[in-house]
Amino acid sequence: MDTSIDRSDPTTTSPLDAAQVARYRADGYLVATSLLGSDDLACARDAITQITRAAMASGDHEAVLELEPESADDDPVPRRIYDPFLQHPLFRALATDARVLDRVACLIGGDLAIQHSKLNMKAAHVGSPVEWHQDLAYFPHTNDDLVTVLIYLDDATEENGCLQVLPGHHRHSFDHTHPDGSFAGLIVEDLSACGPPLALPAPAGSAIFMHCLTPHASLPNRSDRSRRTLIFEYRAADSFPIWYGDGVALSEKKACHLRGAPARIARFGGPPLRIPQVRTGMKSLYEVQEAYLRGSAAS
Ligand SMILES: O=C(O)CCC(=O)C(=O)O
Repeated sequence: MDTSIDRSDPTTTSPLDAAQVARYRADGYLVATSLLGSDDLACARDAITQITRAAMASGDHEAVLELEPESADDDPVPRRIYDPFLQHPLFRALATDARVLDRVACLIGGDLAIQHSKLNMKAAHVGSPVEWHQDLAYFPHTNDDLVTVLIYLDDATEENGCLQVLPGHHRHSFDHTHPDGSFAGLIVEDLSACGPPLALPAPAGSAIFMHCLTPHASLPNRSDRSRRTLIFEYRAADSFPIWYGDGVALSEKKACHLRGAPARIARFGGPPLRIPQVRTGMKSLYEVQEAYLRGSAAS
């Protein structure tokens, strides 16, 4: 897609001050509390209901969403909606909303694109964990000016599996390789020397702006409250995907230039990156990580 959508308001002042940008650069993340209001959240929850109902009724939900391995009272439970930016105008509006995009522009510059989007449902009682990983390990680019924006659609607490990060560890890439050489989808190195993980609880509507190399994870949700999180991955226009197989061409179909000038020259920067040897048939982070953990448990 090449539609240029710019919802910036040239009359507003910068939404992040120099101290906030410096903190992002030092820690690898920044939390903006209650960025979205209750109306936005109600519309987002409505859109989720529309998408999931239509998908489950279609008889072909796998094109739209992924289910939890566990059901709740014998009912299937969605764990991820794929590509919300492409699936619903409300998510397209949120991804291009100046409250989000102006902040992203402060972090990676004003020429930018969305690389992909997803919505993790983390349902009450059965919500899957996410193991420690760095996003850029999944989609290496010519430089590391990519920002993951995670917007909590429910109050996120330690009990319902809020995001956890390892602050300050976004300057090198960790190893995500299975002993057989394939992509494990999670960090296989010992992280104990990185210091304790930091949990990021925050009220619904809060957004976490996270560097693409910040190690992060979340616990399973065993509480009785869901923790839905809308995720947009943005990149500087001159950060180009590195080709490592046909999956890159597929994921580039989801990318869309949003603001400023498209780039014709790739900029190189950031730490050296391993090229993931992705096993065929793996559709999501959950499937890749679970396959690795099953293999590890068996060996
Ligand atoms: O939902 C979460 O806890 C983390 C999401 C994440 O890292 C991912 O889906 O790539």
